Amino acid sequence: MTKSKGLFAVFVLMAAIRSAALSTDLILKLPTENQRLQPFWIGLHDRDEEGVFYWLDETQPAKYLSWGPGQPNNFMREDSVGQDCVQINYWSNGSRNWGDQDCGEQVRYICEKYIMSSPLGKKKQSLVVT
Ligand SMILES: *[C@@H]1O[C@H](CO)[C@@H](O)[C@H](O)[C@H]1NC(C)=O
Ligand SMILES: [Ca+2]
Repeated sequence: MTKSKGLFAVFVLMAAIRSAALSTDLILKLPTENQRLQPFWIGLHDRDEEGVFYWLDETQPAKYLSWGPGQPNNFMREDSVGQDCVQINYWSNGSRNWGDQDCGEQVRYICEKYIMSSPLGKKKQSLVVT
């Protein structure tokens, strides 16, 4: 962080996980609740075109994907739209990978925190779980 007197803003976006290395690193750091694993939202979605997944901060489809077996399945429950958002989920053996889910599900988020300082642009600061 510079000490300039320029304007800056902090903003937070659901995280993009663009590599296996980042994914592995992140999964090791995910908190448990009462020692139980839980799912977390990440910033990946196919809201614009079914089956084509984008990170929130990109205009090209995501390249690195880490789907679990049978995912994504756009599984339809009561929601006729299907599942257009993505979680890091878990298996009973403790392994984790990604699955598409109904965007309205209430689980925790993995976010990226940025500091934007004009005219330097966007700088990724850290990953946070909220
Ligand atoms: C854990 O279980 C999942 C789902 O059955 C399976 O795909 C995965 O290979 C298992 N992982 C390990 C490390 O056994
Ligand atoms: Ca979908």
